[in-house]
Amino acid sequence: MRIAIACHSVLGGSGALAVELARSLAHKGHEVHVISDGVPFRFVRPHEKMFLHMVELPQHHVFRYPPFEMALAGTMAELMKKYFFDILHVHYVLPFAISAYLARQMVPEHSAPVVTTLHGTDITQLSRDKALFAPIRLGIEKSDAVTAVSASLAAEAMRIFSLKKDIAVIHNYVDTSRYIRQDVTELRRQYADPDEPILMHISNFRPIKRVPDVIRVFAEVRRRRRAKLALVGEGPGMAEVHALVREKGLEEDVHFLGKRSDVEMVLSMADVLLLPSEQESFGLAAVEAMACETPVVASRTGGLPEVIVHGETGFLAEVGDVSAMADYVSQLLDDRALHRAFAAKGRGRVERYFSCTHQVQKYEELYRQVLENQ
Ligand code: GMT
Repeated sequence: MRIAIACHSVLGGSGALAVELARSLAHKGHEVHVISDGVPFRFVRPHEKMFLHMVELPQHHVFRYPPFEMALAGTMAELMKKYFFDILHVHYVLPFAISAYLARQMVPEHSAPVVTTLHGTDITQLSRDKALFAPIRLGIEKSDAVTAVSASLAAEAMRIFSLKKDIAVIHNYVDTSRYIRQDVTELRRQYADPDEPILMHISNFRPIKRVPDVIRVFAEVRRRRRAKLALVGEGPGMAEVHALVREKGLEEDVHFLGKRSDVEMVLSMADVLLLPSEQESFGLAAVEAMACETPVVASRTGGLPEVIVHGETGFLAEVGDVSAMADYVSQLLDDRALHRAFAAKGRGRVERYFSCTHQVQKYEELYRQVLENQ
C-alpha cells in the first residue's frame, strides 16, 4: 500500500508512535509518506521506503495568525494528487483530521480514505473548549475509521461526543529489539554510585504530567535512603520544577538530562520510572520503561491501568497521592526479588501486548477493511 501518515513533529508519544508505525510499515514493504510541521523528533535513519513532507507555515502580513490548517490541507491535497495514497492515517483530530477532510474536498477524484487515531488531548482536554468541540466531533465523524490508543480513551470519546460509529482500540507499541535493557554501567556512573538507586521521570513537562509530584515523591524516598532522580525531557513546567528542587534542598541528587534520543539507554539506568500524571490516555513512556525492565509507579488514570498491572509490573496510586507512590517506590527498592519479578513481568507484558508484531498487523487489517468498504 501507499500510506500517508500525518503527525506532530514535537516531542510526544503520538509523534513517536506515528514515526514508529511508519517505520514498521516501510519494513513490511509499504511506501510511507510522513506529513508533518517539521522533522518529527524520532525521524532518524528513515527506511528507504519512508518519505518526509514538511508543511510550510504561510507567512503573509494579512494574517494575524498563520493559517497552518489550510496549508496542511493544501499540502495533503497536493500529495494526494501526486501519489494516489491508499490511506491517509492522521494522528490527532486537531488539526489533522480536519485538514484531511478539507483536502479530500479539494481533490475528490484523488481523495484517500482517512483513518484517525485518537491520542488523548483533543478528547480529554480540548473538547472542553466550546469553540473546539464541534470541529473535533466533525473530524471524528468524517473519518473513515477511528482508532484510540486505549479502551479508556475510546470510551471517553464515545461518551463526550455521543458517537454512533465504532472506535477500534489499538494500543501503542514499541520496537522491542531497540527497547531492551542495555549494559549502561559507564553511563550510570555519571549520575549515581553503583549502590544508589535511580528514580526517573520522562515527559514533556506539561502541567498535566504533575512533575512537581515526582519531586515530592523523590523527596520522601530520599528521606528514607540514598537515591538519585533523573529527569528526562523538557517543557513549560521546568522553572517550577527547578524551584521545587531548590526549595527541598535536592540539587545534589536531581539530574536534569534534557531531551534525549537514546531513551532506551537512559531507561536502562533506572530502577523505577515515576509517572504521576493527572491524565494519560496511554503512557508510552511506561511501556518503554517496562520494555527496558524498569518497573513503573504511576497514577491510576486514563489508559495507565491497561498498561501497568498493579502489583505485577508496577504500582498504581490515586492522582496526587504522593505518600502512596513513595511507599511503592520504597517497596520496590527494598525488595530486590520483588523488583526482579516486576521487571521480568513488565518485559513479558510488553512483548505480549505492546510489540510491533501484533499492533502493526492490526493497523494493516484496519486499512484493508477501510479500503474494502470504499
Ligand atoms: O502526553 C503528552 O503531553 C503528549 C501526547 C502526545 O501528543 O504525544 O501524549 C498522548 O499520546 C501518547 C501516545 O499515544 C500517549 O502515550 C499519552 O498518554 C497521551 N497523553 C495524554 O493523554 C495526556
